[in-house]
Amino acid sequence: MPLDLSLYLVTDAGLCAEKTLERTVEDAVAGGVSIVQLRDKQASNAAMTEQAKRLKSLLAGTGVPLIINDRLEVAIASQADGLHVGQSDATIEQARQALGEKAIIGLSVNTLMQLSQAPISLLDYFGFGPVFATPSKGDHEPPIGFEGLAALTSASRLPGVAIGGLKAAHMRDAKRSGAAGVAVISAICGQASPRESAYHLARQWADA
Ligand code: TZP
Ligand code: MG
Repeated sequence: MPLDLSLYLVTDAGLCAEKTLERTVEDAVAGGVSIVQLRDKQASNAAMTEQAKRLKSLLAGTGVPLIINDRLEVAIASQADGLHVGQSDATIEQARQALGEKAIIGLSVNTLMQLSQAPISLLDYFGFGPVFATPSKGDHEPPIGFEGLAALTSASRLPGVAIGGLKAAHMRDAKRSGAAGVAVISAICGQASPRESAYHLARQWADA
């Protein structure tokens, strides 16, 4: 199946309010999320692996891939569909070797320099951002805006998903900046209805 990055949910259990992460993901997928990344900076590898396995069985049959943030060990142990790494994370060579050719591997990129240094033959997509400053990631890189996003997408030979402070009203600008999709945490996690929020975002993206 071709990689559909159009609406990329990055999870944050702390932002899911009263709902469980499973419930949020299930609702978000029903609303139109095309890919899910399990991101948890606090959990142990064992706890994150258990969470990943629960999400994987919940996503079975939906066609929505499960990507693990940062932790190659968790991606291997949970047999997830892929791994997303930041500039300072696990080496991509090691990840590709361990996960195999069919795995989906993504890399966060903030600058044209980082883009030029990326090992594109080992990667499937980039995460470009943050587009805007966001409280969802404490230590984020400087915001790039839609201009920075456009510069990255036009220099990139791989699809790039835009991330950072993005809401439904930004779908048009993100698409016009050449993004293959939009990744969000708070525009879905922690919303009263993750399903309706995802549906609205997916519609805005499709109509943009
Ligand atoms: N990487 C760059 S910004 C960000 C991550 C994980 C957080 C995005 O969260 P939100 O709530 O969609 O701004
Ligand atoms: Mg990281």
